[in-house]
Amino acid sequence: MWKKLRLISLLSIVSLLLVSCGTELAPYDAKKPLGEQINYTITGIDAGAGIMLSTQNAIKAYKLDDYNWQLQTSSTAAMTSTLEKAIKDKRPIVVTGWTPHWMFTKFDLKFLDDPKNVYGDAEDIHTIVRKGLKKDMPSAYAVLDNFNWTPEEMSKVMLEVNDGADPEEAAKKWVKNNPDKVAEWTKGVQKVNGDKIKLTYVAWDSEIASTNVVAEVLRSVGYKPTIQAMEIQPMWASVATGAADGMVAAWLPNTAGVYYKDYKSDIEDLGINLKGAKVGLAVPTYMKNINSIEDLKK
Ligand code: PBE
Repeated sequence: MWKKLRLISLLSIVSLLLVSCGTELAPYDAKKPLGEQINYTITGIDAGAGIMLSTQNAIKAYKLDDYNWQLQTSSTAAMTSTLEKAIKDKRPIVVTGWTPHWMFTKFDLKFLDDPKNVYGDAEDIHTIVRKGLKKDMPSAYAVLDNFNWTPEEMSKVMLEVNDGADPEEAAKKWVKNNPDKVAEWTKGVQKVNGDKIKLTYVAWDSEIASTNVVAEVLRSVGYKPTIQAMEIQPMWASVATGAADGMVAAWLPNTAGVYYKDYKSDIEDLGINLKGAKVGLAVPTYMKNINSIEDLKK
């Protein structure tokens, strides 16, 4: 009995050692082709995200599929945790990356050049509302129309949430600490008395931050906002059908371009609330030889 147990534990130690010596857990080796070091796998996020669609397009445009490159679907949380572990051991990894996001603050990452411009140039985030909102809720419409901030401001809220703060609390704190900005968004806006308003969003870190901040500002002018997280397609549909009043989560022109095209006649685009977002493939900076999407074929 004990002998058998000892044998089993010995075997599991040996197999653990074997796994950790295997190529998949080895540090990045600049002399070897990258693909074989990471099983030709790009670590992605949730299936519907625009960055996933763009990455499928990139795989085709750069003919990465000829090399059997594939995109792994997961979630932002799983992707960032895989990234964190890889970086700890200086292992190679390619992820779907974007800014503003704390991954670029917390880790030394670089975007891969995209000579075919599949991911488009800089992206902006737009505010989208349901038709008729201006007439039905002029104060909310005005706040949503005025809402705009910088990647730095958004990052501040995002980092707090990533450090463990409750998103609503982090938003409250930001609103309290930025009275001038909030005054700009609420200038001339007439207060209301507990009117209900519903915002939808996808639970990406950036949108958790922006949606909570906007909800807090709407609260400050007398609304009772609810915010509801959903998948990207239902989020667009909810505003287009009027089931929700609006959202501040439209990455355009490229990332959510397909959804915009589908729904544009049934929504109102209030324009940019954040300028200078960016989407692409990213790798840790210690992957010195990998600087362009083309390099994935080396
Ligand atoms: N993102 C973050 C989203 C938009 C916000 C880049 C992951 C996407 O649709 O890809």
